[in-house]
Amino acid sequence: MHNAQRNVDSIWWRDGVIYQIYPRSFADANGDGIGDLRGIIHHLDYLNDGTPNSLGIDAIWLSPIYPSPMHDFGYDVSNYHDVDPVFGTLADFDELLAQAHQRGIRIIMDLVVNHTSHEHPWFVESRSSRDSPKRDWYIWRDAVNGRPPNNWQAAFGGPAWTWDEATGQYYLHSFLPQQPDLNWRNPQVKEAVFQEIRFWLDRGVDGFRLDVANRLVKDEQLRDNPFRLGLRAYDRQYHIREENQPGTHEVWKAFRKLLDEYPQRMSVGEVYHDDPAVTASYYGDGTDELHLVFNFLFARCPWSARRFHKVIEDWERAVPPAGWPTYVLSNHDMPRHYSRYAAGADSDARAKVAAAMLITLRGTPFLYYGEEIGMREVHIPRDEILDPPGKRYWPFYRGRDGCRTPMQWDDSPNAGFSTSKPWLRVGPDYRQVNVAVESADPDSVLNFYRRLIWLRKSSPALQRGNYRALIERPTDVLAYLREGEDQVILVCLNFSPRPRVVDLSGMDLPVGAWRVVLSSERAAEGSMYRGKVGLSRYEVCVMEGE
Ligand code: ISL
Ligand code: CA
Repeated sequence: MHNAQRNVDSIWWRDGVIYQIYPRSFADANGDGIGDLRGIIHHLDYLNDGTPNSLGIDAIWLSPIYPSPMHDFGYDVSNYHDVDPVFGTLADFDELLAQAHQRGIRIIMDLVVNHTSHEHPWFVESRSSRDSPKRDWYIWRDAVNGRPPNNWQAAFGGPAWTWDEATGQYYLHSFLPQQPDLNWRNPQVKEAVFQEIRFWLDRGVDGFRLDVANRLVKDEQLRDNPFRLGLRAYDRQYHIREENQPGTHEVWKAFRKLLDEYPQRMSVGEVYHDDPAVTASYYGDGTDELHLVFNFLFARCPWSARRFHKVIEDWERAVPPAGWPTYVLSNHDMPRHYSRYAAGADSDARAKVAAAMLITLRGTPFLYYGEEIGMREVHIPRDEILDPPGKRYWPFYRGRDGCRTPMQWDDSPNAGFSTSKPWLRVGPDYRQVNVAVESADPDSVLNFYRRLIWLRKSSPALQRGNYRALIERPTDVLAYLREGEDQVILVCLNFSPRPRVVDLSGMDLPVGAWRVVLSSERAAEGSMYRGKVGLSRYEVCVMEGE
């Protein structure tokens, strides 16, 4: 009975693991040095061939593949219903979708609709004259005393307003001047964007990752942001006027209704905010807004069990009961977590602890391509920097290229990514850190990810059981239960380079005997613990109650 029940209940975006691909950097099939859709198709079996020899992910989130002048590498879209030639064609996309679906892999697109490219026909028309029918599709304002209408700053540096000489007004851009913000207060904008969304839903895509989901609607009166202390001009204000406006929730609620016209579709919103309650507000009541929302607060945690614990507890409390948490350690906007947590010879051990936490918590884990082989942040020399914020603005900021380098497949030239010079340099460690070498090593980071993901897949408690922390004020060890209907899992993670003992005797536990089902010390697997769990340095120990 339970099994039948489970199949009915299974929801792919809640039970599964989602893998982010930065398409320029995953695999280059046509030899121009830039990753493409065919390259992804060639590696689908690596991602999931239905056996534990593959990674076993359930869905791919593709960073943008739409036509774009690439000022922000695709986050500046000039056509929402096509594929940029650098990545391939719509036919390639359809093949990717079909081949992925054959393997049980879903495809999530990146939906970038806070802004378009300045080359999008909507903006070209909007800027053509003050009485263009699309003038109001973007946010245009007169100068005030020869200056922009308010103090808002662009996230990539400089004011958020750019003067348009021809029509004598400023337009608003949250990011680059080449990324003008759409005016979401205009109902025609919503209609036009929803039309584009239908294009992909009708093609069969399974969901959307929503770029800067908390920014769409801006303060109607365009009031100044209040001042706060910070290093960069952007950080010297609280972003209360251009973020988290009530109207933004209205847009996503309408979008949810559109998604719900199609079966099994999902959404995940990008919301950077310090307060988990604000982030969680994008779930609505858990059924009427976004399916999932990213919580990026792990990215701010140093290597500290206590700090991770706090983020988890706060998030568990913030997500509404009908909602579902998410966890993520790396993406295309931040330094890779392998390097954030690196500690010399202990770096791999730490990467395994981090991976086990990500994949055994209650919530959907998002992986970033390459983290499963322990790819490092790559140092990009100043004259090779391509990412706009790294190249254009602050002299100390290196940009985001270092986490976007080519996937390291093997030890052949260009790491097996391309037959010609890649668009960004390959990590200098690619001869040791790559898929081929790690596949052959049972103790590699890659094989550890595979084991974790396949264990999760076979465990209803890990997929959707409750979360309960067993150590209230952790110092070195996180210990928590994942309790399902007829399975209970105990996870112990030793963040410290010294052995630790978890004393189970005082704890309120449903069972007394624990069998190790996965450990970073493979020899420990199969053994039983009662009363205490002994952990070696940086040990990950996942146990099933008997
Ligand atoms: O990069 C950041 C932190 O490292 C953020 O400021 C980020 O730019 C912001 O959260 C929005 O990110 C998203 O939209 C941008 C795009 O450049 C990012 O790659 C994308 O993830 C503009 O579309
Ligand atoms: Ca290519």
